[in-house]
Amino acid sequence: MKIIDCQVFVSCPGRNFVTLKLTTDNGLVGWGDATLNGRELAVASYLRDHLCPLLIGREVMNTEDTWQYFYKGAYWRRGPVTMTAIGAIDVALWDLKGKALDTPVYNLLGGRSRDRLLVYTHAQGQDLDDTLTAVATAQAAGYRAIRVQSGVPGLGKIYGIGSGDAYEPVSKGVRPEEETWRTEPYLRFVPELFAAVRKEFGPDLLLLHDSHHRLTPIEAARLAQDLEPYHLFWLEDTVPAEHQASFRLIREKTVTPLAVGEVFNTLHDCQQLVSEQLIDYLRMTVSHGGGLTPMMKIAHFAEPYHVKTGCHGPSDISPIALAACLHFGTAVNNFGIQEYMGYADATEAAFSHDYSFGDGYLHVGDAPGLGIEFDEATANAQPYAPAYLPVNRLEDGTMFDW
Ligand code: KDG
Ligand code: MG
Repeated sequence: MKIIDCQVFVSCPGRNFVTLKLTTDNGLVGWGDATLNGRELAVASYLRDHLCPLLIGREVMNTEDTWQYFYKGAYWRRGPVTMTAIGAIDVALWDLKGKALDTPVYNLLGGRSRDRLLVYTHAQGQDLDDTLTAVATAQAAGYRAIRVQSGVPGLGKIYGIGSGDAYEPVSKGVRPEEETWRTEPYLRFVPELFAAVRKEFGPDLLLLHDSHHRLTPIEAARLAQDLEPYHLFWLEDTVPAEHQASFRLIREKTVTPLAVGEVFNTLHDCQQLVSEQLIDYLRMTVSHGGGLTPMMKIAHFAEPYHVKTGCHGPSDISPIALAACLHFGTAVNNFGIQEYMGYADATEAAFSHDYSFGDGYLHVGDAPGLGIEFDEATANAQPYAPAYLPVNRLEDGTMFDW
């Protein structure tokens, strides 16, 4: 079974997505997600101009060899653009393998390790009261694990606080919006926020928080200590993720569980974090981590170090990528939790899927392959429009982490 056609769609059903379609000589179609928020066209070009021509004529079943061919064969390894492009191909090939063998992808990855996947969703508000209402709404919708983000008194618009249901922010247009940040009010407010959430919702609700790479190691240690009484499920992305040794300092100072890795693309980004047991959850996601082929290896590597998966699953990766995460999470033993924000109606209309949400869990379906189809006509009627994540500066104008 060989690839005879490779097409890349850049469209905006609800938000910008890059979707890969592979067609085989026996008429099967496989789907991959190549979306990299704010850098969509770079991945589309990498696929169209460099990888698709080399894919024509390749054997679908040889996922390991094809992955190595694109990873090693480029000479220029790693990086989000490269790894997202390779990831889209790898996921589409696994989708095809499942369809050809008439079985869900998780069966090809080791079979079911669980019946359903625990998910966390987002609750956010402009202030504390608003945020408590958002947590109550998420709990009423059935979620058992909730990421809580709130506006901070004294600060303007900050990460995690948006409008609309399927929030993950973009500034429409050719330039990103700019936000302004001060760390001290944030560090003072977040423990107050979680004290209020625990008081209102009791001990059972699983609570998460994302600092979005804005702290120094010593600030992260302070926040993690101050949050200890509220028993978070995890504290995410405290410090910029590049310097793995930073986590030693944080880890020594706290028992708050730590998660990081949504910006990672390979095992090399997290090898030290995992092997020194500096984190509890690895946030690398299937589409940005080069696909199912490397992610299975990474999960198996992390398992003996007690590091669990916690795949990034915002609304800016498409339902194809989410489906890939669900098949991965169904198969590996050390699954931890899956992020799930839901999608805008326009996104749901373009991607049909057989996974479903119920009772705090996502349930993966039994359709062959990933169980997902992309409606090209619906999606392509909504053309790509440039959109960017915001950027962030300190009050004196210094460029800072967003
Ligand atoms: O595109 C970037 C977003 O996906 C990111 O800001 C979301 O931090 C995020 C999360 O945890 O979902
Ligand atoms: Mg995050």
